[in-house]
Amino acid sequence: MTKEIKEIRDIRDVPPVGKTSDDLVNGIQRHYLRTFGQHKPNNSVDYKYKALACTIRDRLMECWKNTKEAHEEQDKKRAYYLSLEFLMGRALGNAVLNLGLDEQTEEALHKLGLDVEEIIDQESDAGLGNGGLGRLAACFVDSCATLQLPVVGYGIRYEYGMFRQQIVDGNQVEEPDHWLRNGNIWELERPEHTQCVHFGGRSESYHDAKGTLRTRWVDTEDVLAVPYDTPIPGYKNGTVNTLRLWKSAATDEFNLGEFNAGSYPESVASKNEAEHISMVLYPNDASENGKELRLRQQYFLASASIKDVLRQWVEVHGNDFSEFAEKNVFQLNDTHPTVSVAELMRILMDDYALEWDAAWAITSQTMAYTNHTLLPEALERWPVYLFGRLLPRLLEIIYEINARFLSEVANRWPGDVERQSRMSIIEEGPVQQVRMAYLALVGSFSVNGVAQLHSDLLVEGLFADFYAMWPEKFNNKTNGVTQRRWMAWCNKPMSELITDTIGGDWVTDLGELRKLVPYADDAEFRKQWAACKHQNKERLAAIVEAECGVTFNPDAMFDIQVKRIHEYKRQLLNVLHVIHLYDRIKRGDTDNWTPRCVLIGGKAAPGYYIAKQIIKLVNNVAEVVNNDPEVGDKLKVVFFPNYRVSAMEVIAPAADLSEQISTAGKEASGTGNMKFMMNGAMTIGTLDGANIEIREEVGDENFFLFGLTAEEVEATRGHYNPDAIIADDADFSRVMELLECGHFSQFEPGLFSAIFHAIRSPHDPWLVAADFRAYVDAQQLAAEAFLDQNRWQKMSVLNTAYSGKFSTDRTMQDYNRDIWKLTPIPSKCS
Ligand code: 26V
Repeated sequence: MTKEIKEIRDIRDVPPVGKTSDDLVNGIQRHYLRTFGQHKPNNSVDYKYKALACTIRDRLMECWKNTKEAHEEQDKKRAYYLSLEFLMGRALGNAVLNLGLDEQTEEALHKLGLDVEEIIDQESDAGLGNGGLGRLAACFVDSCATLQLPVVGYGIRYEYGMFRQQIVDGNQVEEPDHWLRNGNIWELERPEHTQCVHFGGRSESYHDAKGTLRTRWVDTEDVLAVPYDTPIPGYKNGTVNTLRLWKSAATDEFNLGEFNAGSYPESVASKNEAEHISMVLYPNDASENGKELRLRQQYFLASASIKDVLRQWVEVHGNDFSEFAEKNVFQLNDTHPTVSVAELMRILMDDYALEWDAAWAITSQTMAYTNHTLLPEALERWPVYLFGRLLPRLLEIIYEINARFLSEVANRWPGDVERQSRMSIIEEGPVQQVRMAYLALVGSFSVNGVAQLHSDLLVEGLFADFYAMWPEKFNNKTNGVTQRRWMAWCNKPMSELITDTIGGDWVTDLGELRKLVPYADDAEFRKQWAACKHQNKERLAAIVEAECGVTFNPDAMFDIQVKRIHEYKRQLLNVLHVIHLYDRIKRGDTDNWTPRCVLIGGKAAPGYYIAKQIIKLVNNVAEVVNNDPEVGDKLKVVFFPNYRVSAMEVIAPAADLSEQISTAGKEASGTGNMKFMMNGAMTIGTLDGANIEIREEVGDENFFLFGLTAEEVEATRGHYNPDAIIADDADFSRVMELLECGHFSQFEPGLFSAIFHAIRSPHDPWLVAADFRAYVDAQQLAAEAFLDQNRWQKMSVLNTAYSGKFSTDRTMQDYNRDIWKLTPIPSKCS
C-alpha cells in the first residue's frame, strides 16, 4: 500500500545553487564526501579538484538547460561548427572566470586551506587537436557563447588526444595521452541521442511504394555514435552553449551470428574495429597520409552530426525541408569534414525522397568552407578505390556532383578541356583521387581564408579557376583568439592593471584596449606594466627551472618561439641566430650585450624526420651554450617539452619577443602571434599570415620586420644559391662552420648532416639562408631596443593597446555578418 501523498512536487523544481564563497565551500565539501566518498583531508589532490569542478559545474547546469530550451523554442537559424579537432585545454579556470566566480572560488579554497594552483594543475588538458586549427575551433566556441550566437560545435571524443612529448637524450619520444584516465567532470553522455553510421556495403536501385526509382545503401557495417556534451559558458551572460563530441561504439555488444557460430574472437574483434574510430587523434598537421582510419573518422563525424541536426529538424518541421537552408548552416573547419556535402545529399535523397535539384539547392546553400593552409602537400585527397570501398553510395553522389559541375564549366568555357581536368573533383592519374578541397569549393556558398594575405593568395593561386567561376563565394575572415583565456585568465597581473586603468569592458570588447595608448607615455604606468611582466617571467622561469634544469634570469629578454615544429615555420632560422649569438660571445663581441633567454617548444609529427632533427639540434645547442661558463647569463637556451594549451597560458604572458618567422606566403595566419601581442610582446616577423595585419595595427615602429615578401619568395625560386649567400657573409659562414664541424654533435658525428644539406640546397623551399642576414639584423635592433627599457615598455603597452582586432569576438561577428546571419539569443538565466 502506498502512503497518501499530500503534495505533488515537480522533479524539475530544484532549489537554486548559491554563489557566495560559503556556498562554494558547502558544494566542495558535499561533493568531496557524497559524490566521491572521501573524508580524509590529506587524500589525493585529484578528489579536491573534482569536488571543486563538480561545484562549478552545478552552477552551469541550469543556464545550459535554459540555453538549449531557448534555442529550441525560438526556432531561429543555427550554425554548426564541424571540426575534427577541438583543442580545448583545461575547463575549470575558464568556467570560473566566465561565471564571474573567481574571487569567491579563491576565497572558498582559502577557507578550506587548499592550494589554488595545485588544484588547477590537476586537470588534464583536453588536447583534442594538433595546433592552430584545433585551438581556433576552441576560441570560436568561446566567443560564440559570449556573443550569444546559437552555434553548436561537433567533433570527435578521442580516447587519446595529442601525444605527450618527452625529451630523451634530446630526442622527441611520443607517449599516449590517456586524458580520460581520471574521468572527465565536464562531459555528459547523452545515449538517448545515439546515431547509427554506415560503412561498406553497396548501393542498389529499387522501386518505392509509389513506383519511383530510388537508390539505397545496403549490406552496410554499422557503427554507433554516442554523443558526449561539454558546456561552453559565455562570459557573465547566462548563455551556455554546447560542444557535442561523438564516441564510436559497436552496434551490438557482440555480433550474435558470429558468436553463435562459435567465432567468439571474430565477434569481439568486429566490436573492436567499431571502437577504434574514435580511439586516437591523428598527430599529423602538415601532410595528408591517406589512412583508411582517418577517412572513417571524417565520415563518422560528418554523418553523426548531420543526422543529429536532421533529427532535431524533423522533430519540429516533419519532412518539410523548404526552410532548412534558411535555418541551418554548417561551417567546415578545413576539408576534414567535407564528406558532409555528399552525406547531406544522400540523406535528403535516399531517406527523405528529395529530388537531386532540391537536395542540391539545400546542400549548397548550407555548407561553408574555411581553408587553413597553402601547403599543397596538406591538401586532402583520397584514393577513389578506398573511398568506393568504404563509402560506395557517397562516391556515387560525388561522381554525380562532379559530372554536373564539369558540364557547367564546359558551358562557361566551351572547349577548354584542360580547365575541366584541372577543376575536376576526381583527379585522373595512375591512382584516381577525390580532391576534397574541390568538393568543398563546389558544395559551399562561402569559402574563406584565415588572414588577408592568405585569402588573396588562395584566389590568385590554388583556387584561381574556382574564383574565376564564382568570385562571389570567396571572402576573408582574419583569425583571432579569445581574450578571456589568453589575457583575463592567464595574465591576472596585467589584466588587473588594465581594468584598474581603463575599466573592464575590454573583456568583451577588445577594441577598448586602445584607451591604453596614452598610458604608454606615462612613466608610472609603465613601471607597473613592467612589474606585471616581471612577475609573469618569474612564474615561467620557475617552470623552466623545474622542467629543464636551466636558470632563466627574469631581467633578460625572453625570446620565444612555440608552435608545431615544421620546416616552413623555420625554427632552424631561430637556431642559426642562437649559434650566431654564441659565436659572438666566444669571440668577445659583447659590447652593449642584451642578455637573452631563448625558449623553443612544439611537437613534431611522429614521422617527420627533419622536424625531429630540429628538436635534437635545439637540445644539443642548448647543452653546449648553457654549460659554457664564458656564456653565463648572456645567453640561455631551452627546448620546452610537451608544449600545449596550459603551457602557453604561462608562456605568453612572460614573453618579450615573439618569433613569427615563417617563409612568407606559407603560414596561413598564425594565432600564437596574436596571443603574444595581446600580452605585450613585440613581434619579430616576416610579412606572412596575420603578421601583416598585426604590423598594420601596431605600426612599423613597434614591430621588427625582416625578410623576403611572398612575391619575392616566389621570384627567388630557380636562381637561389645558398652557398654563395653563406660565403658572402662572414657571420653566416662561421655559424655554418660550427654546425658542420660537429661542434654541436661531438659524440655523434654527422648527426645533423640532413639539416645543413637542407640549408645549402638550392631547392630549399623554405629559403632559410635567404633571410639569415635580414633576420640577424632585425634581432640586433630588437636587442638594442630592449636595452632602453623605457622605449621597450612603451612599445609593449602599445602592442597590447592595438591588439583589439585579434579577438575571436570580432572574427565571429565577421563570420556571422557575412556567412551565418544568426540572431543572438538572449539568456533567461542570470
Ligand atoms: C592536416 C592534416 C592532414 C591529415 C592528417 C591530419 C591533419 C590535421 C590537420 C591538418 C591541417 C592543419 C592546418 C592547420 O593547422 N592550419 C593552421 O590553421 C591555423 C588556424 O587557422 C592558422 O593560424 C595556421 O597558420 C595554419 O597553419
